[in-house]
Order: sequence, then C-alpha cells, then structure tokens
Amino acid sequence: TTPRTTPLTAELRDAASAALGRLGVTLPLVEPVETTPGISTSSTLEVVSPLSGEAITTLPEAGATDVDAAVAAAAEAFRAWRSVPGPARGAVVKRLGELLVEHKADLAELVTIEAGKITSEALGEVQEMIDVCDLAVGLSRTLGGRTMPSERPGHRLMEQWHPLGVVGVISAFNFPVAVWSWNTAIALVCGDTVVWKPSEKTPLSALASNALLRRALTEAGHPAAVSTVVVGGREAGEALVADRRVALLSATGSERMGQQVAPVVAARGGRYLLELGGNNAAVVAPSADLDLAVRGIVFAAAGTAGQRCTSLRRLIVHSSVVDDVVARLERAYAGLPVGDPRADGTLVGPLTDAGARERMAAALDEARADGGTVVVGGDAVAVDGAPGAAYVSPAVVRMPAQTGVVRRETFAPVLYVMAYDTLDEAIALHNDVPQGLSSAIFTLDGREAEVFLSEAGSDCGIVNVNIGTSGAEIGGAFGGEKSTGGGRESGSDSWKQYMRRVTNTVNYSTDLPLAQGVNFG
Ligand code: UN1
Repeated sequence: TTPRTTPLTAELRDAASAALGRLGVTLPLVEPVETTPGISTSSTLEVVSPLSGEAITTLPEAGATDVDAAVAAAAEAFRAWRSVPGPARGAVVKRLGELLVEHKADLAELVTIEAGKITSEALGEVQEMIDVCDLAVGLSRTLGGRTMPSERPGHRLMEQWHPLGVVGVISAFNFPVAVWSWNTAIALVCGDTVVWKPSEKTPLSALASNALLRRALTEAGHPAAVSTVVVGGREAGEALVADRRVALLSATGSERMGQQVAPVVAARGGRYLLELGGNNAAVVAPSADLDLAVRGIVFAAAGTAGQRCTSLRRLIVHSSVVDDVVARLERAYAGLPVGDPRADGTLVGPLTDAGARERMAAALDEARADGGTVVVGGDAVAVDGAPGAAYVSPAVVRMPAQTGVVRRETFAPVLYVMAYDTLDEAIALHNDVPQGLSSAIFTLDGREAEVFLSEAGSDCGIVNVNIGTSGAEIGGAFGGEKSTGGGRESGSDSWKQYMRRVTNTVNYSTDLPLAQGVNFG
C-alpha cells in the first residue's frame, strides 16, 4: 500500500504519538485508510494537523449514546464528589497543576500539532492552565457566602454555595486546552463533575489533558468519572446540550453555535455560559505612544494567525496619525515570519483549514468591493512540504467606513483600519458591532482613557488601556456582552456560575416573628 500522506504528516504523527506516550496516553496513531467514495465513515473522526493539512490519524467518534453514558457516570460521580471537602478537591487540582508543569512541553507540542500555534503561544496556553489551577486551589479554601443582618430578632440570614452538578464543556479548536481548564479547575473545586466535548479538530490535546486530570483523581482515590472527554462532532455536542442532567453548559465557539445552544438549554431549565465571537477593536488616539501601540496591535491582530476570540480585528485611528500608523503596520507586517509554527522565529502559523483561508479571501474581496484597500498581506503562503496546509500572510485593510464585512467576525488575521476625528465618534464606531468581547485604547491622555473605560465608553466585557485586546490573564473574569454571550469564565467571581446559592434563615429565638411585620393569627 502506498502511504497516503506526505513525509511532514508522518513526522507529525510520530511526534504526536511520542508526546501522547510521555503523557501516559496509550493510543496507537495509525495512518488513516483510504475510504471508498460514497461509503459513510461517520463513526470515525479524522484528526487533521493544520501544519500539513492532512489527517494524521483517525479516532472512533462518540455519538449520543456515548454522551448519555458519560453524563450518567458524571452524575453518579457527582454524588460522592460534592461531599468531598473543598480543600481536598483543591488538592486534586493542585496535583493537576503539578502534572501540567511536568508535561508542559509535551502538551504544548500536541497543541501546536492540532491547533497550529507557534511553540511560545502553545507553551503560554499550557501556562494558562497552570495559572488557573493555582487560582482554583486558592478558591477551594475561600469559596463562601455572606451573612446578612436579619430584620427579625434571634434570626440569622445567610447564604451557602453548594455544588451544582454535571458541567458540560464544549470548547473550540483555537484554545483547545486552556478553555477546558478554566471551566474544569473551577468546576472541580466547586464540587461539580465535568463532561467535555472538545473541538473535533483537537481531540488528542483533549485526551492528553484529561489523562493528566484522571491521574490526579485516581491517585487520590477519587473516581475517574469526575472528568470525562467525549471525542465527537455535532451529534455528541447536541446530546450534551440537550441532556437534562447537565446543570451548566459552558460553550465556546461561533455566534451561530451559541444561538443554537442557548434556547435548548434554556428550554430544559439549565444554565448556560457562552463565550462566542469577538470582533474586537482598538482606538488609537493622537497622544498614543505609537511604538508601543504598533507592537501591541501586531501581536493582537496577527498573533495566533488571528484565531483568538480576543484577536484584534478593527483599528479606529485618529485622522492625524492614521497614515503614520498604517505605514508602521505595513512595515511590521511585511517582516512577519509565516510558516511552520515549530520553527524558531516563526510568528504566524497556519490557519486551521482551507475553509478558513477561503473565508479570509472572501472577506478581503468583500472589503475591496466596499471601497477598502488591502495595504499589506492577504496572500496564500506556500510552505515547503505542506501543499495541503492553509498558511496566509496577515492583512491590513484600509476601510472608508465600517461596512458589513467589518461588522462580522472573520476568524483569520485581517485588520480593518478606519479613521476618526472625535472620541465620541470613535466610541460610536467601536460599539456599533453585534459582538462585545474585548477592546482597547492606546492613549496617554488620562481623561480619554477614563471615558473609554466608563459606562459611556466601550461596551465590551474586557476593556484595556495601552495593551492590545488579546492575552488576558486568568485572574480576571473573561467574557463579553451582546452576541458574545454574556458569560464570564476564569477569574474574579466567575466561580459563582458553577455553584448554586442557597439562602438560609435560621430562627434561634423562642418566638416566631414574620417578615415584613405580617400578623397571622
Ligand atoms: C479564546 O480565544 O477563546 O485573552 C480565549 C486571551 C486568552 C484566551 C483567549 N487568554 O487571548
């Protein structure tokens, strides 16, 4: 039989196999077999590496019955896990953090192979997991409710936070492991159990991450079913969303996905936490430190090949500096190394697939038709040995107005630049999109910065000054408004979404006074 894949794909398969082995996952990665046209392969799922654009292996695909079994096991595990003391749950998460430190490079390598991230960003993603474990361990000893003064003598009014149940996590290809860890580290210390459906593009990273967590669980004598991965596609996702035993469904993905998920979860009385599209903008004011601004802009717009939900997609620049900013961006973009994300010096890896590259090209065509000018980039880039991959040069597009294409999220490195004259105008443009995730202003004028941060400024969930829109730390709450979905994950008090609040009134008097002064007999 002739090998179906290129030498690069074979190399990626070997590297993934070796990394999985070191992570304790025994999963033989075999070359996908030729399929006969017309014969359905719906029970298997091809794992494609964007580095080569070819399948490195196939995995069995979970369907609705597998999800049913996983949720049943998670619901069963919840009955024990919810009564494990919080600090003991924290100890499991602490151990997960230690295992992630130990296996940082192995997991990052899988993230690079499946998601196409450059090594530094893949390591950063695993670091984000380690950080959220630390945060969750702290929470495991501090989660708590308040005591309020009762209006009645001899009464105590207080609240407790109890574990919620099974948390379903649906994650996207672009943060294949960090977003799971934001949800799972916190859900676990909150006493919940987790069923995770990762993106069908990144199942190996998911299986490896969960293998580490299961090791931490079983070492401490807890059931592995506290955390399960189901590798599947749409059918598995839909089953998880519809399952009444899933108390909280936390989903990251497109706005369209969120519109489908929310009504189903709401109709069964469940909770949802949505982290959907971003169409993030930065304002560059006349006083901005342009050297710093350009560095911030290039990382936010071209980093991760524009495939973060926090990626910078719109730049609103004061008319007095817009030509200068565009010229600086043009120079910076022209020198961006695009290529194999494992290679030293590469800053821009591949897009996730050919479809993403087609959508980028279509957006650029639409921008041109709307009067825009592509200043730099926007071309397919050929990479040696990877004819099937979708590498592109990041694009900067000068736009005369915020037209339809600018108001949509295209998940690719396209930065639209528009000019403004007054801050009011800049804020109006900034907020005039359906999404509301992340935003930034570059200014040295304190008054302008405060206006942008105020209730009359950016309408996003994340608002930054003198840094770009991406690369949030885990200590803050992460999420956004409007079509971004409204949920908040990771830090601050996001943990509250993973627990149920119980209000208690305790009468320790010998009398029975009624609230609001009501007399009854
Ligand atoms: C995402 O793209 O889904 O703020 C998450 C950031 C990262 C997380 C992005 N810490 O860019």
